[in-house]
Amino acid sequence: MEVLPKIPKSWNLETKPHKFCPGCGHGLILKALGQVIDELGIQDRVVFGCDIGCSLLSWDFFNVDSVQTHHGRTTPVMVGIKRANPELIVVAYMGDGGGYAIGSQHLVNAATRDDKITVLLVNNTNYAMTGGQMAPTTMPGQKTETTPYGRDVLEAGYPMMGPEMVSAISQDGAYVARGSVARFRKLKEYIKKALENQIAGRGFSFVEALSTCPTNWRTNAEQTWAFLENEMTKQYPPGELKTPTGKEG
Ligand SMILES: Cc1ncc(C[n+]2csc(CCOP(=O)(O)OP(=O)(O)O)c2C)c(N)n1
Ligand code: SF4
Repeated sequence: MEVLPKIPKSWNLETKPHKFCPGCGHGLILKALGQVIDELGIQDRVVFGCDIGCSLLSWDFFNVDSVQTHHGRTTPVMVGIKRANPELIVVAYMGDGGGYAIGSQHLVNAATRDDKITVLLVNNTNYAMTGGQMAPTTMPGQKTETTPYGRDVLEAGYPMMGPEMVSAISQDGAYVARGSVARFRKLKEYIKKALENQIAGRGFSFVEALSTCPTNWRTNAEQTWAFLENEMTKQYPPGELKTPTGKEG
């Protein structure tokens, strides 16, 4: 008997196979998101927004209304859509450069204002689409195109701890977590809780997903997984940082 892979109903099959590099973590994150959209039965209410960066390769990934924005501007675009029609469930999908560098002011303001949107941010420790330059999430000592001797924190500063920052500035109804593509079930659980938080209208929701970029890391399969599991999770511990309190929907 032929066994077919279980593909989320919300995926757009006409655009598969997808365009990410082999071994890239984006596909796993979007699989988790697709499964969550199916399980919550919200495909007809979801609007998906993606940034410039490798995340833009997902502009036609789902069978939902989608918008691809300028670099760093996905958060305010999705805030605008949500404010225009609060019945919609909006997802802002971006890289660490898009969310923590050029778009950091938008993330800070949306989290502080408690906009009822979901931000899903992919932390692959580099600017991937442009060839692997240092990002806010590049780790101390990590080599990139622009830190060939490794990131020296005295020169290039310390990495951005995004979920820690968002959990500190967001309101009581916010949901904040950090997942990893190496722990798929947990990552999916966090994405589901983030979307449930938006559906219940409790507050801002934010999930950072630790992800792989073998192309720019220049790693083979084993090295890729080891870097994610051994190096990245030490610097960026996965888990829930904030769950909504006192505002049950
Ligand atoms: C306003 C503007 N500045 C710079 C760029 C060039 N640029 C394109 S993608 C990118 C970085 C992408 O990195 P990240 O957001 O981490 O996403 P990734 O590719 O790693 O998924 C940059 C700087 C641009 N397109 N627009
Ligand atoms: S360059 Fe990196 S992040 Fe971009 S698609 Fe390839 S593996 Fe994924």
